[in-house]
Amino acid sequence: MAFRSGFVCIIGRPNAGKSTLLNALVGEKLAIISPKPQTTRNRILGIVNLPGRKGMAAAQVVLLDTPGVHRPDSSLGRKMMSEVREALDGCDLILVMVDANKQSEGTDEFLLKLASKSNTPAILVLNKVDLLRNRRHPSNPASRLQGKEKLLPIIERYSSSYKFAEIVPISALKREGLDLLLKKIVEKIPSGSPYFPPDEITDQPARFMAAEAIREQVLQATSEEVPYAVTVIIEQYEEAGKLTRIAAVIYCERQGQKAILLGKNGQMIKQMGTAARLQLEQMLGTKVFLELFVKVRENWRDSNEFIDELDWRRQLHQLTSKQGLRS
Ligand SMILES: Nc1nc2c(ncn2[C@@H]2O[C@H](COP(=O)(O)OP(=O)(O)OP(=O)(O)O)[C@@H](O)[C@H]2O)c(=O)[nH]1
Ligand SMILES: [Mg+2]
Repeated sequence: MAFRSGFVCIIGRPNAGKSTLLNALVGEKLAIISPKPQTTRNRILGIVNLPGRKGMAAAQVVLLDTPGVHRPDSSLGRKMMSEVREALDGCDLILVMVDANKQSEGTDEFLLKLASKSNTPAILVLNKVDLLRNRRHPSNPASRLQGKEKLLPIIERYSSSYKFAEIVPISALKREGLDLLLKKIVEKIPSGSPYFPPDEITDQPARFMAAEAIREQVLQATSEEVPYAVTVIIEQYEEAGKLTRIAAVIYCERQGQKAILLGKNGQMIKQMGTAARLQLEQMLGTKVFLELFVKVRENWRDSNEFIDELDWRRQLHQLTSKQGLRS
């Protein structure tokens, strides 16, 4: 069978489990996850190389995780939606992911419109099927059967609303149904040579992943408005043998949020810093010296200029052109 390769874009509402699926398929944590909606803010590329097996061609699947589709009410929201559109542009296959436990007509309709506009085949991925089962005995056969029975009307509803190429129920969290999903993906992407070398799993620089790892700690440690009002910029990133020195600024929008992020006697920032450092050490395989600062930048979510600065693709371009000037 000829080698296959293609770009596969995952779209869905906030919190559907898109990033969990990306990480599960790539086998590495490329995207941060949180129970709060609107966690992902950029498109995130992850590469899966698959050896051929009986009935399935060898393939390279280039996945694009995207921010959750929502009605934007800020420049940040509009930027997130433009990331979704850019990811959809020119991809070979779309995975429309929905939480099987939560269907909302309005957003679903909008998602299906996005898929149909791009004129690309789409697989419906019904996620979180583990939650359809009896919570107390999720693994026993009766409970699995109950889960399947609940799925049937959901599948019927979606198949009558859109012409999906396939409908695949999964649990991204429990890694159920992923082999079948990959098989269906490989069947639907074109024949062609790989886009990336076999040892590459993403195009994200470690510097950006470090900023995200810090933001993930903020998402975990804070609530209400704070997680949404926070962004992280790496100011210093230096690799020196077995040590990486990182200095990062956590930006928020108001003094009150800054006070929360610092915590009483600086306890909160200290705790987030320790958790982020441990995570970064694991991710980078070096010791990490991490310095965190908190700054207020009022209403940054509505500043196009600042939002442009946050774009790592743009940051990378600026860093490389500066280095070019120096050499
Ligand atoms: N029970 C269950 N929970 C899941 C599953 N997949 C994801 N989750 C949880 O759902 C929440 C959201 O997961 P994410 O992967 O961050 O969702 P997302 O679609 O990327 O969200 P945004 O980036 O905000 O658009 C997290 O708490 C996950 O642990 C699943 O299959 N089953
Ligand atoms: Mg996400």
